[in-house]
Amino acid sequence: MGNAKSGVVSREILDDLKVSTKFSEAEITEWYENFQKQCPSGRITLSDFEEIYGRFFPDSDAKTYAQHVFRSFDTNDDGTLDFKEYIVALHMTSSGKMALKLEWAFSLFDVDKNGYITKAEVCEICQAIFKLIPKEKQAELPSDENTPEKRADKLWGYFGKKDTERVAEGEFIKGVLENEDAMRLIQYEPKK
Ligand SMILES: [Ca+2]
Ligand SMILES: [Ca+2]
Repeated sequence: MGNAKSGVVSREILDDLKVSTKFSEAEITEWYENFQKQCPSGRITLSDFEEIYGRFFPDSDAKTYAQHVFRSFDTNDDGTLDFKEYIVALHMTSSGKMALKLEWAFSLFDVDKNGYITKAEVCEICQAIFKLIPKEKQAELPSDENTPEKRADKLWGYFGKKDTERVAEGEFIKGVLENEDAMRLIQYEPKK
């Protein structure tokens, strides 16, 4: 507010985003204006984010999942999302390109950001995804998917690794692309 720079995206960010996302300058500028309106501080906090997810999942507990998604978007680990992180997030999650979506999914599962996914990390994200599923829908799940632990075991099985081994990004993407059930288990999309 009152900041002369607040209405415009800086040239540096614009050029950077054009390269990293392939969005047009006009698109980025428009999103920037919206972003400024919704978020005058220029930063999205974790609690903003939890609130947004809460609205998308009114019948379940989206808080843990929102925290993981937030962490995957907060690439500089400063505890907020700035415009650049927000646009990159939008780009990865809304892209028609499956490879890009799966790159993002990998970063969601790589809780400690060390470039590998462990079974414990798969369990952690499966817990968060499970909480997104409303109670009455949980009751309808097949018997090998009706707990977070079973879902984690099933998903882990598609990567062909021992419980003590770890999965690299390429292995993760391959495992998910080759198995429809793995693709389904790494996310939860409420059916209308
Ligand atoms: Ca950040
Ligand atoms: Ca990791």
